[in-house]
Amino acid sequence: MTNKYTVTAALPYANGPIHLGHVAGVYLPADTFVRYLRMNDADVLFVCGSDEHGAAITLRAKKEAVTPKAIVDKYHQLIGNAFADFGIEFDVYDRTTSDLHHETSSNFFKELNRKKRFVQKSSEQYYDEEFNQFLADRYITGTCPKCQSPDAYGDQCEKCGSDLSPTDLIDPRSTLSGKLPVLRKTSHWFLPMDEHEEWLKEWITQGRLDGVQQHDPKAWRNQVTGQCMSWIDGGLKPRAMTRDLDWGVKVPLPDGEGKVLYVWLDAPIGYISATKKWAKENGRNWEDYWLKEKAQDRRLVHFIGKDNIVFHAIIFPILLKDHGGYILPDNVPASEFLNLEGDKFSTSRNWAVWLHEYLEAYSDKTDELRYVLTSIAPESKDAEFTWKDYQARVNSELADVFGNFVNRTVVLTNKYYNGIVPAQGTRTDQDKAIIAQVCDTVARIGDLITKYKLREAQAEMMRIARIGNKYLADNEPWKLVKTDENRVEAIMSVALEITRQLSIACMPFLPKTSKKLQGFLNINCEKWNDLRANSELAVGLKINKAEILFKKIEDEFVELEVQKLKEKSQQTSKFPPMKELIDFETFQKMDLRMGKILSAEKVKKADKLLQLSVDTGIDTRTVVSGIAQHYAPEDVVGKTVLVLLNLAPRKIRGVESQGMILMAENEEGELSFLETEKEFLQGQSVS
Ligand code: B3M
Ligand code: ZN
Repeated sequence: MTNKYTVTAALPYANGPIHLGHVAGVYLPADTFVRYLRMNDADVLFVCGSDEHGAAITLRAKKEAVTPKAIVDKYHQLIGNAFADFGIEFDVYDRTTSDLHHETSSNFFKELNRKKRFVQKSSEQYYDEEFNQFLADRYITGTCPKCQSPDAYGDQCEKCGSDLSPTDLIDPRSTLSGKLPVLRKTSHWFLPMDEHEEWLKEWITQGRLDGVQQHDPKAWRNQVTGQCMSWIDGGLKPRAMTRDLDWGVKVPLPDGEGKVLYVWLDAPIGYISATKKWAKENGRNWEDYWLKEKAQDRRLVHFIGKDNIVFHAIIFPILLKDHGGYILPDNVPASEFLNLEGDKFSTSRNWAVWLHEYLEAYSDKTDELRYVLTSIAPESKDAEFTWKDYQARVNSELADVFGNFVNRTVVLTNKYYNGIVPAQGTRTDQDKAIIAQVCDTVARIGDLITKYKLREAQAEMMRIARIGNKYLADNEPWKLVKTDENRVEAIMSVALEITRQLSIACMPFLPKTSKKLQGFLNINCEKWNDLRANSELAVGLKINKAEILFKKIEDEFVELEVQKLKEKSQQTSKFPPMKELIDFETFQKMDLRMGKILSAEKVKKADKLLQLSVDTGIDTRTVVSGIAQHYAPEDVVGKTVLVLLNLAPRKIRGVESQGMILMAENEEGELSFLETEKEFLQGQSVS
């Protein structure tokens, strides 16, 4: 069995913080898996980074009136810090706006194009005439033709996971203007996915490629294989691998002007460019982690959420195979979704527990969160996080079972032997059976982890603590200590061995607790092999005093967190968050004045726009304003209104607009001019 792994975790979009659903489904299982591999001296590279292209980012930038770069810089840092503070130990956390990534993905695209693996063709694409932009992916939304979800996107329906094209959507709407888009001709480079159905089917269902066994298909989660096969059986369609956008990796071809790589083409290549970055910084060869000729005995594993399955188990493997020379994924352990307090996690409604906020409030409770999230991990079906359940698991499992057992063992060893590990004494058959049962449990933990069954593996780890608790309760050394010292020595040496085993077996799941517990025992065992039964604590070793490992969670804690959640979600539905701070110099650059509307007319073929002629005091100029659905032209003539004079001119539906009329908008979307309570004439400045 190989001991070489390249493990990736889905690159989070750098357009917002990550929440516990992301952690439970992707990053925590990946980290637990890698920690176990490292304990077994595996040659493992753990790769992640920020996914910084794509519509989600440019839409947020538009909404906050900042640049996409400002958005990704902010969230790349926030997310990277949260992962580090939570103890997710990536070898590299990179970002797809890096030059190395742009170079890597451009070259990847050029090679595919050189090998004629794309079909370049013109097609009708949806276009938003108000924003002068083609609409793809998250720029367009509509009803999913497969499950009728009203919020499907142009490339995917997040509800049923279907991969879609914008023209599949029923009642498509632009997410920029909210309007029905028109169709316009454009050309793109298409990946003919339909040509790959045969080999994909064999690779996914048999684990074979060109007749050679690649991986164990039975090791894949049913929902992953199932979703892939439903796509393949439904007929894979050619998919555009470029977009008419200006934010992303530029198409590196002469006729690619104004086009970028589809974000789901460049993002997975981010795993490779991140590896290159790491290899450069560590004097290693990136090819050892990705190229067949050097990595054929290495396992590539992608930890993802279920909405990313098609991209990691179908599209990226096609790209890797088409490019040639790359290993293909050995497994794609995709998780289902985690819900929160009876509802879906929602960024827009702020119905989420953000990882960075949890860490700000409870930096000393990272293992508690690891334990609870692994206990409810949505490995094969959706799961639910509630603060009540968090309290119950911390109190009745971590504190009352794990904490109670190790505390009694360490306290009694200090009490009876002044902390000196006693001789083993004469162990009974029951003692030996208990130790054997713990060894079997440890073996099961390892087996379950390598099968990506981390939830069950953690439950087996807790079984060790339960065995220890029961052993002490059954043998009651505190009663025998006055009458049968030899027996108590044997009991305590068994209890110490169980505690030692637990301190190692819990390491992948509860890394901080493992360190603390090994501190109590005055040992430092970081290898899974240290679990061998014949490496018990040395007789005569002086152990340390115990501390409380897990403080109990009070009801007030739960009430506070549930209240916080409700308040935050109410806040968000009213007003958007404040934009980025600007300094006074930036504000002074704005030239705001009163202006008088001299005439007004509707802009042809645009039901939202009025073309205004405005006397600004220094000139008369044309301003196009999106108020046609709120005011008739004749109602605005003669009004003295607030104008932003020095806004760069721009063409809107063929009319050059020189400035902007400032309006207020209420929750119902009604508009109002900003007029002065005194008679102010045009030209008067505003500051
Ligand atoms: N940025 C995560 C998402 O769909 C997406 C993963 C990319 S992994 C290459 O939320
Ligand atoms: Zn759907």
